[in-house]
Amino acid sequence: MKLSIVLSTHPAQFEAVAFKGDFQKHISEIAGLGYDGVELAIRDPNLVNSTELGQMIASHDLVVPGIGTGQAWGEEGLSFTSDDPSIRAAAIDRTLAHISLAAQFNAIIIVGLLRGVTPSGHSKEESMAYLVDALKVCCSSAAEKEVRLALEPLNRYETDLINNVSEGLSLIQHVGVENLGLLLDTFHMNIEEPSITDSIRACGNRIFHFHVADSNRWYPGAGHLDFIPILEALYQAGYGGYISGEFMPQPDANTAAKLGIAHLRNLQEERLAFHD
Ligand code: LER
Ligand code: MN
Repeated sequence: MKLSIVLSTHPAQFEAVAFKGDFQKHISEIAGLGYDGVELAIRDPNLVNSTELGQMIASHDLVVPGIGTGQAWGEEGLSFTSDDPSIRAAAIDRTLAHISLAAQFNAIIIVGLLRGVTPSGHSKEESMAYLVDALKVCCSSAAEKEVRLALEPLNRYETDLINNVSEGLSLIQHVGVENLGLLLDTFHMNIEEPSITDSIRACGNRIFHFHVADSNRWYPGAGHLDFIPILEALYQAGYGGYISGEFMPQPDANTAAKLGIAHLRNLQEERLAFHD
């Protein structure tokens, strides 16, 4: 079981990220806690020096399994489904820049909040058409660089577009490309899926990335989710990627990261089936 945790390269408003800013310090803390990887949340790849970033990460023997793009929505309002064509174009351009960075790290591109929400006065059908168009453009550029995109079903309080696995799988079928899959997040799944484990198994090899947080979006072990059947279902689905902690810095970032990894590693020891 390979574990990573989300680290935002810059301060950001999004709450469920334990580590933000102060990159060098956090990278060394994350490595010290025993994580194998660090998922980077980056608002704009032009804000980072990718060579320095790569060296810092490699010097701690960490890998970058995924790059999160949601801050472009959270901080700047960019989205694939805006009613303003220049904003839709900017969201696509931003994603193309992320794809170039992802190629350097062999990382997956995460499409979460960047898909946006249906603007008032517009229809969901219109938004879905924009979303499909944007994903086709981005996936085509990503395929040239052998990068994969993972669309994340998000709960209904965050968007009206793709709330669950079933909608995610239909969209993937509609876009019809091999390098588009899903990112499943236990926090969202706990709200939206009829059965978290059945939904994981239904995705099979379309699970490209996996986020863990407990029911309260604190670290695994701090809420009422039972991670044993969840990890078992991932194993049954043949998932060999990273399990990435995306949770609140509660009671503080270090404690959350430490208790989260301890909980998951304990479960792994209890059930040898989770071994790679
Ligand atoms: C991001 O991975 C996520 O889970 C969302 O709630 C916000 O993008
Ligand atoms: Mn997530």
